[in-house]
Amino acid sequence: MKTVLVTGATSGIGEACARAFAGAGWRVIGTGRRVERLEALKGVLGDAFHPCAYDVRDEEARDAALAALPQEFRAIDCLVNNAGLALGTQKAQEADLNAWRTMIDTNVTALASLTHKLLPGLIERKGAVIMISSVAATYPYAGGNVYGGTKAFVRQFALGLRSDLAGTGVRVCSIEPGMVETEFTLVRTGSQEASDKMYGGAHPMTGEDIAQTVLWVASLPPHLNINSLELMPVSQSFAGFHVARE
Ligand code: NDP
Ligand code: 8X3
Repeated sequence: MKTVLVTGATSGIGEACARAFAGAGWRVIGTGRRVERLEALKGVLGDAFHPCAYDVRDEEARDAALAALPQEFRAIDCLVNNAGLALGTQKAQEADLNAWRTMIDTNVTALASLTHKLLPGLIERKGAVIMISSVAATYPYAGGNVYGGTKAFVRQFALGLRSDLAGTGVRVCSIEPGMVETEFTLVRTGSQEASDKMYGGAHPMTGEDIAQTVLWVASLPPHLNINSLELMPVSQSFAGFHVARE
């Protein structure tokens, strides 16, 4: 029985990943700050699920939670680096610097730090690291500024890890979704109305769509690595360049 650690398992893509991996017979460690949601998931998934409540930006709390893992959850085979957020849609010149700091601390620093911590064990077990990046890593849009920058880091970090881990048997993949209906827009804007407007009529992807992709990547034969994978709902596509005219 293999073990996966999914960060940000209290909602959206991460929660769907926890359900999908548990359904496929994996042991799942799920993290997040909202302990009641982790407990609810434990109620559904049972002994296959271990809740680990901590803020990813708090390394001491993280280390204490990992040190307290029950014996059967200690050998982590797969890390799904999913916890993350966007805050705000303002242009850079109007943005809140604290929001930028929170995105960088969460999406970049915490993700790199956890990966660094788990790499020795992942190498020992020829495991896998699956990163949830975003289409925002590749396609800039107004108001995406630092969020897009953090997701470009995630994608490039994944590709860089592939180089460093050559010969170890560890697989690394950058998953780059477009629009997925989760709590993402509610967190970003603080408005349920804005969230409903974003997803309304768009037939967006679901957390389950992404989770099935993550599970598929994690379950491929050990000689196969998906380097990066970009997904969008059919309704989402590309816009042209913007030209500011005098
Ligand atoms: P949700 O807001 O539904 O889920 C975000 C998850 O991240 C929650 O479980 C949340 O847990 C966790 N999280 C955020 N900050 C922290 C923190 N400081 N400490 C611990 N956990 C934290 O959004 P999504 O499911 O959509 O987002 C998951 C990932 O997918 C993110 O990295 C996002 O950038 C990425 N993504 C999302 C897309 C979308 O359209 N939805 C598209 C492309 C990528 P809690 O609040 O309980 O701590
Ligand atoms: C989330 C997708 O396009 O809202 O990463 O930035 S987008």
